[in-house]
Amino acid sequence: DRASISFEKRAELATNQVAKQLFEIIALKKTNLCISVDLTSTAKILDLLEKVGEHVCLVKTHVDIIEDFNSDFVIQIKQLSKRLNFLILEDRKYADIGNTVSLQYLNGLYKIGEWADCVTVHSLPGEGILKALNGSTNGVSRGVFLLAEMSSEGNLITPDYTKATVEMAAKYPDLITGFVCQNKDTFKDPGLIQLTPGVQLETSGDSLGQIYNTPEKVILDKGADIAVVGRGIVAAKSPETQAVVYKNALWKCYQKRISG
Ligand code: S5P
Repeated sequence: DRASISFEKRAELATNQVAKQLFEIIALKKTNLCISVDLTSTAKILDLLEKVGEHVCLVKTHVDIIEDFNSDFVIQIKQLSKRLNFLILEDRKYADIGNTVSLQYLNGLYKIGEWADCVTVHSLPGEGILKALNGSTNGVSRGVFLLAEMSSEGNLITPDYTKATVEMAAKYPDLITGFVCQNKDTFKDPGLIQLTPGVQLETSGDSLGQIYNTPEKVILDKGADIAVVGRGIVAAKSPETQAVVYKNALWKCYQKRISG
């Protein structure tokens, strides 16, 4: 089962170049922590990443919440990603027909396709959404995390939807980096990455339906490869200290998992 295979080995099994790179970064930096930088100013985001970037493998952004987004921000976050060796996931959760998604990916204020290593995508509209992104990468290695399950209370995703999502992904081995999901049985392919949000040590949820689990639970029970932490780090008194706490807790669980 994929959860017992080391990240080094899984890098060799990946068919998507971003997945391969991510597995390699995780193994090299010994961190399977993804920080979700849900902040609304470029200065705050860059300042936070300067502090926590060395402790994460992946930085997840929501660029449409930034008040002062500009092209210099893109240059700076890319420089940080090179210097501190992390990849960037824009959590855009595309969910429209292929033609519209292709426009949203390449155009507008954000030109996400130019700088994001990977993006999140809903399978809801059907395969056209993956065809569109596949055709929009201009030969550059890009990746997609497909939403197969969600962390929020009362979400409408059913087991059949999840299964069909995993089957859809199997047709695009070069494009799919992995799944945003909550369970270890959701998919089997060890070359794909399980990205699991809804992780926090302090609390079990928020007032708007988010459900949190601990690092132990997501890595050991739920099969997460990378855990996404947002407010657990971003809202902490010392985000840097807290990033190290999460990094160490997650890595300890991973080591326990592969030692069987
Ligand atoms: O099922 C999901 C999928 C995602 S990508 N549940 C989530 O919470 N997310 C995202 O993870 C969400 O958009 C947010 O950016 C992050 C969780 O943030 P936190 O502050 O609750 O840790």
